[in-house]
Amino acid sequence: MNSIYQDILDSISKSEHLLAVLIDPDKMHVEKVPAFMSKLNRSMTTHVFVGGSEVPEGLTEALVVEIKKHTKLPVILFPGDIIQITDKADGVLFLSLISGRNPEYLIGKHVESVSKLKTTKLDVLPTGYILIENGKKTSVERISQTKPIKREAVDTIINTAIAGELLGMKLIYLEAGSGATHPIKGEIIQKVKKALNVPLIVGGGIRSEVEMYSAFDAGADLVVIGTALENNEDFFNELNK
Ligand code: 1GP
Repeated sequence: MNSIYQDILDSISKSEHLLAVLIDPDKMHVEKVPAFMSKLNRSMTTHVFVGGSEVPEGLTEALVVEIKKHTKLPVILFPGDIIQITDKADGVLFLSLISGRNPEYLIGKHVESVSKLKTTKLDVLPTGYILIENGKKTSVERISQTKPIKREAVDTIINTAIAGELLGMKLIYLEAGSGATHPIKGEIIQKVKKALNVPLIVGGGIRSEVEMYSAFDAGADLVVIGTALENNEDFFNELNK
């Protein structure tokens, strides 16, 4: 078992809250990394995710190299595409978009990425990625050409998560989409968590400490915050260790 995953399991067994800050290479300039990371290091953040839906080639690697100079936290790729894979990171979410029915995002890109992954020592984290409708069209929906699952279709969401776990996925990620109008409802998080044995990641549209703790209290093991910190770095002050 790889060490990032084992550390996640160990933290969960100690009831620790895990927070990943998502940095989009298309939005974060390398020069801004030192100041951003110094705030991040003083916060309760446990993981750094790096990725975006549309990132030009080379940007991710340069950003990861800079981030690694400023933190000891694990840096995990959250790739929108194969070109974002770099061995300069510590791990990669190997995401299969199981809410959708586009074979490219279920298995196609994964097959293509193997020749690249084989040359790295990245911890690969097989993740069932479930996009849930949040009130506006997200870039995941646009790029993957898939429909999110409706918020009301709670049984479908639960069954999709269980199917992911039965297929052997080690993490399930409930995604409202970057900049989502509504974060995933507590009721959905609670029911999915109850049905799963693997850790649950929740992200999309979380803009306050209250929303983050609502997700934790409902059963999220790891919460992801991107846009809110990108737009307002003072938000780090609320995320105390
Ligand atoms: C998006 O879940 C992440 O993939 C984070 O979303 O940018 O809305 O925080 P936000």
